[in-house]
Amino acid sequence: MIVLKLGGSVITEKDRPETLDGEALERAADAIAAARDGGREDLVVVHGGGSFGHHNASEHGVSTTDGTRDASAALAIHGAMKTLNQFVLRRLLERDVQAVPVHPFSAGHRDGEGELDLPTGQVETMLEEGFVPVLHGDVIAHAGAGATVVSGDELVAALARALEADRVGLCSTVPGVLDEADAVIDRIDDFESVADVLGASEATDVTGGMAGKVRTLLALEAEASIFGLESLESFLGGENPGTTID
Ligand code: IP8
Repeated sequence: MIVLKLGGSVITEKDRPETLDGEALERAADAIAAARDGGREDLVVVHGGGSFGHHNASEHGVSTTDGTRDASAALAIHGAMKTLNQFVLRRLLERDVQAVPVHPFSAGHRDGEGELDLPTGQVETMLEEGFVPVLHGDVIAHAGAGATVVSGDELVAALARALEADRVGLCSTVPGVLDEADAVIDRIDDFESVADVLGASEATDVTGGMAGKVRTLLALEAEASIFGLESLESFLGGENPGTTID
């Protein structure tokens, strides 16, 4: 099975609060629908926040480590992410993709060490019954810290492990991991070989940039790819566009 993340910056206008990039989301939904029509059954989708969620989180001083015990703050972040989730579901349903939501706030938690515990029995049953579960970055109860942010990337890693995914895809705003000359690095097998390049490309969102993504993906059993929206269809079709991380 495949775990696919749609980057928040891909499907939203990241510089304008709570603004969808409708065209990009339509393209992503088209690619997913085409893959389903082509017989791709077992797919779990996760989306990030982009302009829905990150600004609420920073407004309330909430990150993956700094939490809140103010339910209104947690709900502001969660509500923004649910709004975006509704947009994603709607675009998929319009294309007859049987997409259903899974809200991490209600499904999992972090323990006292900050480790994510995400039960996936419901996701497995959804897959068996032919649905496409759609999860999203969210707030999540965190032992000793109130509620903190859980990023889409963390969810992807947890799902890939629990569901023993064959492949993981991160659909990003860049065509892959870029080297010093902005060329796509074809393959990454270890972090050291790309540490210098990645150090320079820290993103500004609360859950970290490309370096964190590469580390997370290297630690997975499943083969992972980072690629741009233009390559989503080929990824879902079984090819290895962008950067392969193994
Ligand atoms: O965009 C975080 O998800 P991400 C979402 O995958 C929130 O980092 C709630 C900020």
